[in-house]
Amino acid sequence: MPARSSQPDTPELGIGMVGYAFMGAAHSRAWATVAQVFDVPLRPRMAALAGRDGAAARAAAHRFGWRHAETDWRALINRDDVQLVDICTPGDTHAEIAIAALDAGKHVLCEKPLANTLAEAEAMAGAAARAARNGVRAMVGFNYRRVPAVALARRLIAEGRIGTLRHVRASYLQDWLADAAVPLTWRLQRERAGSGALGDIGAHAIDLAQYLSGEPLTGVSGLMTTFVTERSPAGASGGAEKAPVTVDDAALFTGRLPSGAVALFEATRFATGRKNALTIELNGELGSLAFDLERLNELSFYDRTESGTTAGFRRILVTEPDHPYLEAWWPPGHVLGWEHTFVNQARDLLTDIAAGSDPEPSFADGLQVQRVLAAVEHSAAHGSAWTKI
Ligand code: SOE
Repeated sequence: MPARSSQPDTPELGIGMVGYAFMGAAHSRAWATVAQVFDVPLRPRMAALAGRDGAAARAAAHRFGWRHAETDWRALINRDDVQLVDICTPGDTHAEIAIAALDAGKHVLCEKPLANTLAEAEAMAGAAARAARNGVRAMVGFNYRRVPAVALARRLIAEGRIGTLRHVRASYLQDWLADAAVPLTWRLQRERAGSGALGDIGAHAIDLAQYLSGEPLTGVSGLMTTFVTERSPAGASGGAEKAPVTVDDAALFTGRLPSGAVALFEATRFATGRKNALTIELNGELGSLAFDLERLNELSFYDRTESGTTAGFRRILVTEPDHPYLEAWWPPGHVLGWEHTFVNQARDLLTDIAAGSDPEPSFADGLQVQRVLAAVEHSAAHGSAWTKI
């Protein structure tokens, strides 16, 4: 049984969610279960979901447990029973929805990457800063910060356990585009997704590198490529004309951190056999930490202060009650999965809203990731030229 759960008199916070596909499903489950797991100071009330197709939105609302369905996100924002707007749509709509919601005094959780362009991300961070003065909070959904092993790595680094940082090595590999017959969807269109592998999955690697090191990247040199330059539109019949893929299929880049540490990144959706392989390793003067999403309940730690005779990478099973988030989950060894990161994320956001503190990752953090994305694109377009951030 969970260690604690919310109390009957816990006040409610009305949630309105825009979008109901992959991310909408994951967020819905988090809102539905967070108060069962954690003793949250606000109990989410799944007020309404918005989607353009009325019948599909109603079906999704019924399936995921939302009380109402709207076909216009503006109507969702204006509802009196919605105090927080959760944005789970493609990147081209993030800025408009988030700024409208914040200006209307609604808290916002926005999926990553924050925006499709630097200008949009700047406007969103500005809107979040204005809203914060009135107690309105904004968070960007870099959910991998909420893997207990990643949060533990952050804690160990902050405690100085790996000492002065030398290298960060982060890669995010998927293979769902390796087949040239996979159709063209929004994730392959620049005007809808902003960029390809870089923004979709590279953004997670960048956020983790900056979060774990506690340092912003100061410059990058990048290389990007598109292997399959045209594909058949989704739903088209066999003879339909192909349309161009306007985003990157793979992005590789190096970077520097203010401390003098160097970083190496790889993001691709063509790594045949790699389904959702996010790895990050940090090497410091006193030790190293390594995380692999495919073994997300584990953290590898090498402690150079131990005797060289027996030192070696140690596998920490991150399921103990004194590990981040775990006190409220299951007994030691009863492992968590990918979807629980969204529950932990919802817990943190509700806690910050109730406490009147700014959640992390903030829109300013999302903007910093966006600056890195823009710099990598700029560098790649200019022969991998070193590009300052
Ligand atoms: C698709 O590539 C995707 O769902 C990303 O958009 C997510 O952010 C990542 O967690 C998994 O892959």
